[in-house]
Amino acid sequence: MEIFVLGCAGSGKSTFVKNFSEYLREKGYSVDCVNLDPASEPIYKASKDIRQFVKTEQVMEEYRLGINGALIKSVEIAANYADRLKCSGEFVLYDTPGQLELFIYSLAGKKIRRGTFFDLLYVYFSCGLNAHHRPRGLSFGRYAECSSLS
Ligand SMILES: Nc1nc2c(ncn2[C@@H]2O[C@H](COP(=O)(O)OP(=O)(O)OP(=O)(O)O)[C@@H](O)[C@H]2O)c(=O)[nH]1
Ligand SMILES: [Mg+2]
Repeated sequence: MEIFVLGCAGSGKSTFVKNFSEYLREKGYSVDCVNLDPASEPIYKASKDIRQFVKTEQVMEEYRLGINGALIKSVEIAANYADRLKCSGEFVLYDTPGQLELFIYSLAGKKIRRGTFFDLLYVYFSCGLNAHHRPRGLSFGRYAECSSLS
């Protein structure tokens, strides 16, 4: 099963990938974590890391872009390596940047999803006010039922 973790900035995506992968391994499953955030070093052991192909801080410097423009450019560059971001564990958890639109609407993000994901579940982390006072919002849905990801 492949799980695509989406959520706004700082909502807990990477923490979820780290903790859920550890939980699944304890249960005996083989798990691959894939970092699709070109701006962040993973906080878990990543089987595949988009930063092997592109680092947003270098894109900012090279193309003289701000953080958001550089993230768009980074995902465009990474789309050329979509097939090298595939994994084959029983569970594959994909961590994404907080800029949700990159992997929902952008052509490059779609290319990476389509080239990489199969039988996908997504996890959406909401970023409501007072999130620090209670557990983060979390919802699950089947890829096929999520029209915004088609
Ligand atoms: N209160 C609370 N804090 C959390 C939870 N999950 C993560 N955090 C904290 O929120 C901060 C951001 O967590 P990350 O996992 O880096 O969030 P992220 O969505 O990956 O952030 P970006 O990749 O920058 O978009 C960290 O300090 C975490 O320790 C949670 O469920 N509840
Ligand atoms: Mg993160």
